[in-house]
Amino acid sequence: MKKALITGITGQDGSYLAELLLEKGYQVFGLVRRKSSADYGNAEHLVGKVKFIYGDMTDSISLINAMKISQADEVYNLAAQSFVGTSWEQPLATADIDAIGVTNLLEAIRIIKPSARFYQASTSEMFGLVQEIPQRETTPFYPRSPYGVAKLYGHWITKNYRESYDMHASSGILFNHESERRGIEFVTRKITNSVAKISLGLQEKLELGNMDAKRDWGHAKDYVNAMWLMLQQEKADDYVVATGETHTVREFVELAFAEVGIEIEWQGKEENEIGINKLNGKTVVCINPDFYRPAEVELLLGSPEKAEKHLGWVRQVSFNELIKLMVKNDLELIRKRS
Ligand code: NAP
Ligand code: F7E
Repeated sequence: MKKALITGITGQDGSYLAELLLEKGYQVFGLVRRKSSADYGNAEHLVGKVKFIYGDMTDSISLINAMKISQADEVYNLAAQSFVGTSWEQPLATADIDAIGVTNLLEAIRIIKPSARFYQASTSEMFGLVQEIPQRETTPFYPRSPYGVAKLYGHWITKNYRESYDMHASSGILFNHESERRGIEFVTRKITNSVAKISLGLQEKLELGNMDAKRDWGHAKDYVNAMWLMLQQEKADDYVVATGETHTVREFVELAFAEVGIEIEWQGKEENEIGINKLNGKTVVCINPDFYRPAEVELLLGSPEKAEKHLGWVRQVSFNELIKLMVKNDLELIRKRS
């Protein structure tokens, strides 16, 4: 039985990856932070199936301990302060967890079990102010947030440990991926949650920042499969995982409202732009400049060519299906609660 250690198991990707590995017959260990309220977030349903180990990416002793207990053959580093907006408010914590934390974990592996295979959750945010369209493994990086900068360190230290110590360490440069388990502060989930509430008469308006931003959005379930595929290769390497399609935040809003039968008409420009429900003339979307970022990533579009060719990775969920699933899920959750 293969053993895997997942950091960030309580998050969106961690929980889907744990399900995938359990299905494949792995013994799964998950690193969790001690909290004042015992809660396993998205991994609540995995209690009893996964062995949880207390630890923190900023505490190298706890990572050495996690490696000792798990003796993992595969280590997936998904733990991060992952919200870009917060990285301006907590730049040091973001760097400790997302940058130095990666070295802490690589060292724990090197000390306890250097033969373990390692996956690093790198990100399209490293491309930031994009130098090429579409972005590939060879595209130069230009991060635009403390999060992107910290992740770039994590990316390079992974490559460095691969080259310095011959470790099987791979990075997945994953573009945005969302799901029914996405954190509520990320724009997709914020939209689908608000659309569900507005359609049920529980909220008046959805307030957003930059609706012109373009993202390459896929479903998290498809993306965790790519992580696993990377660690099954004979040689470690870096791969872009993306859909090859890009859409604006505005398009996401329109399609999400369409799922509840509301057609949006846009009026005004920039900070004065509003989205009106065509049926009753009510304003359901407006701009709140508080959601603008100090530096924006305007466009992300990835090329999944290498992942498709070398890993045989195939995406199952389309952009429209993703929105459908997320709106349906939020409607169900809200109906259950009220
Ligand atoms: P997420 O839902 O925010 O989950 C982050 C996880 O990291 C949570 O389990 C969190 O635990 C844990 N964590 C945070 N700080 C920690 C610390 N100091 N020590 C140990 N664990 C800590 O993120 P996600 O969307 O699943 O993303 C997974 C990874 O992929 C992240 O590294 C993210 O940066 C990266 N990534 C995400 C995307 C995307 O579009 N989703 C794209 C590219 C890369 P708590 O529950 O205790 O907070
Ligand atoms: O923003 C714009 C915002 O916060 C997407 C993380 O998983 O993917 C994620 O980072 C876009 C940005 O995700 C609002 O300005 C407009 O342009 O959903 P997001 P992100 O910043 O792309 C990457 C790949 C990661 O690695 C990260 O971990 O939407 N936007 N209005 C808004 N964004 C938010 N959150 N809230 C708004 O009201």
